[in-house]
Amino acid sequence: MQTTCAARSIDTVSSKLSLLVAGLAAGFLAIPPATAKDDILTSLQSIEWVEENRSDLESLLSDQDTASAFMVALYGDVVVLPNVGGHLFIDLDGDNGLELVATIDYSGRGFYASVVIVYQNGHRLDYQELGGGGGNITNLRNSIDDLDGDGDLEITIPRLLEPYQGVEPVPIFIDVYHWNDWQYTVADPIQYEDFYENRVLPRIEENLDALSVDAASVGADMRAALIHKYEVEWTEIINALQ
Ligand SMILES: [Ca+2]
Ligand SMILES: [Ca+2]
Repeated sequence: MQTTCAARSIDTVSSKLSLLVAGLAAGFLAIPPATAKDDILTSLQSIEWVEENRSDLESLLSDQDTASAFMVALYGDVVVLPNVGGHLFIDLDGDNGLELVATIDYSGRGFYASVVIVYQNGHRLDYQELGGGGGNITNLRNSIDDLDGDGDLEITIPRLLEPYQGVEPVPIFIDVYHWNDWQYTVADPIQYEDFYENRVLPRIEENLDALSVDAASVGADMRAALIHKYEVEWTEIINALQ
């Protein structure tokens, strides 16, 4: 028992030192004090994550800074600190247990390209991270939906199809992540054919139509870049559904 405690204590010191070094290297000097982060983690571990406790859970993570501090404490020994964009408590798999879903930026520039799911496992909080393909998630709530009507919620995350190059619009593919009874995995698009055919493809078509109807709405270079983006997106989906 003593050995375990000593090991844990050394781990904790090492973890905090790593965070401090990483924070100094990245210029993140506004990290909340370790005690505050640990308090948030301890508080969230001590509440049962169920619908009845939703308001308590939400008040503990009332803003982005607190949610980011919680994530830093949860992740522990990490080199790059996660910044939270949006976050919400939601029951993803219909078992009355709430999960915390949050968008994460690692760049420090507000590119929320990853989604983390935090869930209660006994008295422990476990997490799984999804995405990270460079596409920016602008509206977390709109990225969570039951696309196939089976009661479990899917999470849609954009992935860049070409490298990000500043102002040029980049084609994206919207990946569907679904629950497979023990974790979220990226789905074969063919399993969500209706989603792509009835929701994603029509949106691309509308965007292309708008560019041809109102050709003067953007400059020639931007117009060409947008047409390229939508055409690549269209082709990628058609190929994925074959
Ligand atoms: Ca649940
Ligand atoms: Ca579903």
